[in-house]
Amino acid sequence: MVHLTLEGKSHCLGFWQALTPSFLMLFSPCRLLVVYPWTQRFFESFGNLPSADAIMGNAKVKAHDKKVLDSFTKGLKHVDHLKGVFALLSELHCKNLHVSPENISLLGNILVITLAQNFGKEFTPEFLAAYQKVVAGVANALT
Ligand code: HEG
Repeated sequence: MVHLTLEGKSHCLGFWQALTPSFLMLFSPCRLLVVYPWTQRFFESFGNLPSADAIMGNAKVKAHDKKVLDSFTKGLKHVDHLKGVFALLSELHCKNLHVSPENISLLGNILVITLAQNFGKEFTPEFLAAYQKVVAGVANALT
């Protein structure tokens, strides 16, 4: 269960929504496949992914990234109801795809770290703590 103050919640959502979609894509989840190559095995149907450039430029990876980012937006909007919001996705990731909770947490951390590196000033310790809670809540709801 994610416990955040009303202020913390709207701060997270506001910051996230202020990022343009193209900007968000720059910090996209596909970095997971670059940084932790073993996660590539889940995406065999996406074709050959021999290098970081190939991964970042792959159209199927990009389409998947967009879905993941949209899910995050949904999660940030419904922080208190993550289990319900992610019930179907949870089924897909656990039962069908067998994606482990560890991999989901890795993805959440990658997003937070890449954002934090690029928005030093906005990323106060309080904000990071609130954001990390949201990510943990999404990971928890997905597993
Ligand atoms: Mg997952 C599909 C969201 C982590 C592997 N993921 C999807 C879809 C969404 C989504 C919205 C599309 C579902 C659909 O089309 O019905 N994924 C999502 C989130 C997070 C996450 C929000 C983490 C917070 N996914 C994740 C991780 C892996 C993974 C860590 C593997 C390491 N996802 C995965 C695969 C698919 C999806 C293999 C199916 C892709 C396809 O065949 O199109």
